[in-house]
Amino acid sequence: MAAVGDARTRRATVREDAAKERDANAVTRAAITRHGGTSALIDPVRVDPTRVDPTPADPTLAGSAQVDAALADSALADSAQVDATLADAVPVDSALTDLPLADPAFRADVLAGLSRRPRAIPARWFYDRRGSELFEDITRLPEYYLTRTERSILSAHAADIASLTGPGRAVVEFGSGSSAKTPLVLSAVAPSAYVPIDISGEFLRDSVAELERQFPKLPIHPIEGDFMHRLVLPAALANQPRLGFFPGSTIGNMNAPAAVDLLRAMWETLGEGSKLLIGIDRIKPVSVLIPAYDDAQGVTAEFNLNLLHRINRELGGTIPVSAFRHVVRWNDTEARIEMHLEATRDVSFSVDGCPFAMSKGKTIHTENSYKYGPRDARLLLRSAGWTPIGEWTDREGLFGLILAEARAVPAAP
Ligand code: SAH
Ligand code: AVI
Repeated sequence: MAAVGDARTRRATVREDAAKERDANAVTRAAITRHGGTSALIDPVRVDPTRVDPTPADPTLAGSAQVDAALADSALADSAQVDATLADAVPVDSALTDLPLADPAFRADVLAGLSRRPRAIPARWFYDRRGSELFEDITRLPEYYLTRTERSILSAHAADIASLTGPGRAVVEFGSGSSAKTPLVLSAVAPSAYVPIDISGEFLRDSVAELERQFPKLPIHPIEGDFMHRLVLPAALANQPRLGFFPGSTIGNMNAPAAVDLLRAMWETLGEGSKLLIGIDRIKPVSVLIPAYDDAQGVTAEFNLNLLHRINRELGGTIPVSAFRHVVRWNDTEARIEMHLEATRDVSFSVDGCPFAMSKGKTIHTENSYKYGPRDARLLLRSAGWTPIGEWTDREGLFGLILAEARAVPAAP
């Protein structure tokens, strides 16, 4: 009897939670609709019309969501009519206009990501200044084997890499961050120029200042931007051969279609005959992977939770951050580490004037980190027109560093 009673109570609670979420989400949908759907949420001046938005519901670094598509996909689509009365109750106009500094793409991704089911926000939004600093702290953690392993591979094989690339190339680094590994490459390959590309602007400028001190004669052309967009390289590089550098297994933060799209875009940006040096993390026992993303000091948890602080700071959010916890899972089917933020109690909050509710135990999916076997990694590169010409790993085979060449794809036999 008790069990039946419990089950009934649980069902009733679930229904109530769902109703609460529907109410909050109906208001959000109304607010978005009142402002003309997606276009009202994206400042036409600042949004790149060439951007291609990959499939939603995956927190890839690439994924910039389409608000309308996401809403249509989500449970919200069930609340057929937009309730104008509810919409009027929300001070949307002031909320939207009082936040002049918010990146419209960030706002659109967050609103769409919190509206869809499962909830998911693209991982690239981790990297405000604080997020970049926290990532640097992560790279020094004993559990986070990736950075020190890749660095040791680069040091051990710099001469081989240099002999395969040849001197005089412009080095174009995607997601350069602190550029901490870059001196190893620049010192080895005698570059003609260096182009670091990163979305985290302030951090990029600091890193460039440091590199200029180390390489005073090297022309450096930083680009603050999203590497998923079409990028125009500085005119000074017009006739220089190029070497792309994409370390850190940042490619692992994208699902396979987004990764192939990005690698193809790099091929186009860098051009035929270019080389690409890319770091890709390998599949390994879960006993090593989980601690790398759930460290004892809680730095990765802070990195994950900083996304909620950023939403509160930049989008006028009222998210009770202490009601969320960092959760890490290994998804064996997809061969990826997943990071989530789980509500530890029922919560309701607003972002940019739009109300949201989450029941205890529900999560926001914030990052995927795909891991590849050596053959899978090479196939990924080939799928985008990059032919591997060199490959190095560490003694334990934890991490792979691949040098590939942009070749014209030959006709199939
Ligand atoms: N390359 C460094 C940093 C890796 S962290 C290393 O190997 O340690 C990932 C970096 O990519 C961060 O600096 C982040 O700001 C940047 N980044 C993430 N998504 C991006 C995007 N879509 N466009 C440009 N930079 C991006
Ligand atoms: C940047 N990227 C490759 C890191 C990773 O390992 O997926 C980001 C990160 N997330 C948690 N820890 C580190």
